[in-house]
This record gives sequence, C-alpha cells and structure tokens, in this order.
Amino acid sequence: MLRSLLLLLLPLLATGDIIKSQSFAAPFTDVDRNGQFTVPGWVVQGDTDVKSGFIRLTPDRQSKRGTLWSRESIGATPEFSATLTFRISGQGKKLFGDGIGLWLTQFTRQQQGEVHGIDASFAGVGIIIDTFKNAEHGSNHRDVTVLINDGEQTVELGTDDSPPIGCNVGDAMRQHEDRDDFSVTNVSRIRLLWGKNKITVETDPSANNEWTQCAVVNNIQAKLPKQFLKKARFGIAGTTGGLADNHDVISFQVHDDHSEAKVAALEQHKELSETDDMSRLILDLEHQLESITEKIQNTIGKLQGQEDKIEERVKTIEDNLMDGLQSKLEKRITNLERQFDRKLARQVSKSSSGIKGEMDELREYAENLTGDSGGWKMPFFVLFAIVAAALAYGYRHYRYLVKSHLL
Ligand SMILES: [Ca+2]
Repeated sequence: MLRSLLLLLLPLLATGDIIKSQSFAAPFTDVDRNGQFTVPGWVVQGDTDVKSGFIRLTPDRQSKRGTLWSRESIGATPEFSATLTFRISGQGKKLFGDGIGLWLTQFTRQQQGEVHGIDASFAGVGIIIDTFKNAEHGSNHRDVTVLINDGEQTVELGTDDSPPIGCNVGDAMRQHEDRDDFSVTNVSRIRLLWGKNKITVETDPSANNEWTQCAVVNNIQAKLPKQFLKKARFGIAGTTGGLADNHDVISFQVHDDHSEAKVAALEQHKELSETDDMSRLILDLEHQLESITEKIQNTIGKLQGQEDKIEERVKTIEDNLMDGLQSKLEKRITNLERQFDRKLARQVSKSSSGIKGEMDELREYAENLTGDSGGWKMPFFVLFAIVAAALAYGYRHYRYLVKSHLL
C-alpha cells in the first residue's frame, strides 16, 4: 500500500526524460550492509537517516548535519531541471532552524564547512532554504538564497558584499508539528532550471504545481569554472544549530529538459493530500515513530553520558584517596626511619664509649704489665691491640651500614 502510494510521488509522465543516476524518490527499499535503508547512487552521510517513506537529513535536535551526495556528476547535460521535494517541520513554535541546502558543486564528496554545513570555497551553485533569520544578516536575509562561487573565493550568507540573490516565502515551507493542521502529506518543492547560460530558481511551497519565480542568474557560465557541469555533482544538506527542525527529503528528480512548460508537464504532481486515509495513516505513523525512536535514543545517550561521568567521578575520588593514603604512609615511614636512626645512633654511641673505656683500661693494664716484667708480657699486648683494631673496624662498618639504611 505504502509503496504504491509513494510511487505516485514520481512524476507521472517522467518516463524517458528523467536522469535516473541523479534522481530518487520514496519509497526507499534498498538496504546497505548494515541493514539500513539507503539511496542507490548517493552517499548518505552525517546524521542522515533514510526511512521507507522519507529521508531525514536532521532530526529536530540541536547541532545536527546530514547530507546526501551524488556519486556521479551530472556530466555534459547542457540543459536540465532539478526538483527537490522536502518537508521541514518541528516542535519549535517560533524559533527553529537552520534549513536545507540544494547544492550543485565540484566537490566529489560532501565537504563540511560553515555555509549551512558546506565548505564556503565550493565551486558551483548553492540554493539555501534558510528558516532562521540571523539577526546579524539584517535585510540581507532571504528565505531562499542562491549562492554562486567560482571556487576562487569563499562566500558567506547575509553579508553586504553583494546584493543577495533569492526570495522570501514567509513560513510557507515550514510546519509547526503541534498545530492541528500539521500533516506529513504537506510538503514543499523547489526547483532549479538550468539553461545554456542562465539559471532560474522557482518555489512551489505547497507542492500543488503553483510555481513562483524566486531568482534568475544570467551569464552563469562566466561565474563558474570552465566546463563546470562535467564535474558537477548534486548534494543535499540539512543543518541545525542552536535551533532545530526535522529536515526531510521526499524526492529529487532531474530531467534533461529545462523549458518550464515541458518540465511542468513532466511534473504533473499528484498531490499527497489526495491520498487515502489508510496511506496517510501509514505515513503519519512512520513520521511519529521516527520522532519517538529519536527521543528514546537521545535519552539513552544522555543516560550513558551520565553513567560515564559518574564512573569518572568515582575514579577521581579513588585516585585522590590513594594519593592521600600514600603520602600519609610515606610521611609515617620517614618519621619512623628518623626515630629509628636517632635511637640507633644513641645506642651505638653509648656502646662505643663503653668499648673505648674498656680498651683504655686494657691498654693501661697492658702497660703496667709491660713495665713490671718485660718481654714475656708483650704477646698479650699484641693480642689486645688486634682485638681493639677488629672492634674499631667492626664499629665503622656498622655505622656505614646504618647510614646506608641497610639496617
Ligand atoms: Ca539563517
């Protein structure tokens, strides 16, 4: 049912004229090696999450970036049209952002940067659907801005360097999900018509085939590198910052014709609002389920973060305790060593003065003996002298050991 419904999103008469390598549309049924839905021919990066009925570039959560980048260049197609069908919605009543960018650049892969998630030195064209009016941009803000760069400079949104190219659409391309009239079938469209030397950007905020011209850039070839299209690839990027929104892509269709009448005929768009109740219910369910899943994952992430923090704190406390204990132990051992040294020194000093006294007595006795009886007493004196020398040596060696802390 969902598949047949979403196939209606495909332009009804687009057979033959569509450039398949550059196009995709829900439902997404291909899965990658991790079992996740993917978009054939496109690199899915960052926070992008491919669901069955839509591609979520960012959830309604701060600081997210998601991109889709075409694996193949558009090549030497001289003229074409590219139509992006998207839905921007979220919980924010008045504050939300940042938006979706449709890029045609010579980056072979998405290059992260500061212009709605993309490197400001790109060579090519960026169409920025900007849902947040930065105060610093003042009157240079446009809800849709067309940026052009030859790759030799860096470009910035909202500066006074050159008049901004683009248009304002109000809140026509963004929905507040808490409103009763919110519907997943309310989508918006923007398209780029690429002529031989001119590009046109048009908007269809309610996707009901009411296209309004938003910007025209003449002499486009002179503003881009030579043979630009040969190496140019499409990219679609969603970003959130301090403010957030769900940035969803429903389809991207590239046709090898740029004349407005022809493209309009190709894109006779069966409105999603005409879909039957059951199909709408399925789409709505997937949309709601994705929000609930994202909230649960975010909560789990936060809890894990808290657990890590607690573990870190316990480890710090343990480390501090161990450090304190070790330094106390070291101090105590040093004190004990000092006390021991002092006691030992006193004891040794006492013993040595005792030995010295005894030696003196012995020497005196020996002298007396020598003086009284002559030569036969000499061996005793020699023996005493040897004993005294051994004692003195032993004492010195003992002191040395004590000093070396071996005892
Ligand atoms: Ca902005």
